[in-house]
Amino acid sequence: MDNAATPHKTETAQAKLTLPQTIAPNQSVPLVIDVQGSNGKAIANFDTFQEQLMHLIVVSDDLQHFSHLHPEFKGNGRFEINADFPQPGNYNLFADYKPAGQKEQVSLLKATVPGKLSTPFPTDLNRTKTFSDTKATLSLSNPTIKAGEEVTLQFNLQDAKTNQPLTNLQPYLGEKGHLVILRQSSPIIQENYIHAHALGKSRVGEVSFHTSFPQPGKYKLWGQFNRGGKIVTTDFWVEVK
Ligand SMILES: [Cu+2]
Repeated sequence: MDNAATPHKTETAQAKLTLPQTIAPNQSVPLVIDVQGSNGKAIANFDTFQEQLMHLIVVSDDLQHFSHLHPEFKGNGRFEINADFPQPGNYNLFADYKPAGQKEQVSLLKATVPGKLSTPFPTDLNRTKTFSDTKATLSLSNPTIKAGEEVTLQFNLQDAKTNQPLTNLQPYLGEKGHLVILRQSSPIIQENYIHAHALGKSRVGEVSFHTSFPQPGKYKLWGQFNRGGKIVTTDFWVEVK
């Protein structure tokens, strides 16, 4: 049995992805996502959460490529957006939405970009990394993370040049930051997706999240923050025993 701790177990709606017949890497690809209720009918209304009607997280199977998109609602259950797939391979699209009056739901959709797969990157367990002009340090509350345990993940964000804590962090989609966590597996399954919410209080240049990792394994974390109007995406690997 897979992770029973997932908050997204109730499946009252389902999403269907429609793609053009041929898709190529590094080209704008129109995505059409249709959301239906369990009765097969299009869902007419959605509730806004975190400032959007749908959050779409696109991650390649090798967890190298990540993007966070907000498809546009066209009515009658349909959402549309153009996406870019940087390399050949399989992609996982986690559509996160709230049918009106219901709980938040996640549907996992799959897309394949034909072509030769690139050689896998080694996983890097560095705790301090630089993302253009931002230096990020990830600290964990527990020296060893065990599956099922509550953990606090703290991101310290500094200017890469001056090493000073960032003083111009602004809310991003209504929160201090967003954290998406995905367990490395083949294939990627919906239960391996975690969306953690930032804790309210923290010091300057610091954003923390509470979560737990359902199973042992390697996880990739993408923390997103708003640095004075520019979104900074940071990524780290974490090993869970
Ligand atoms: Cu979003």
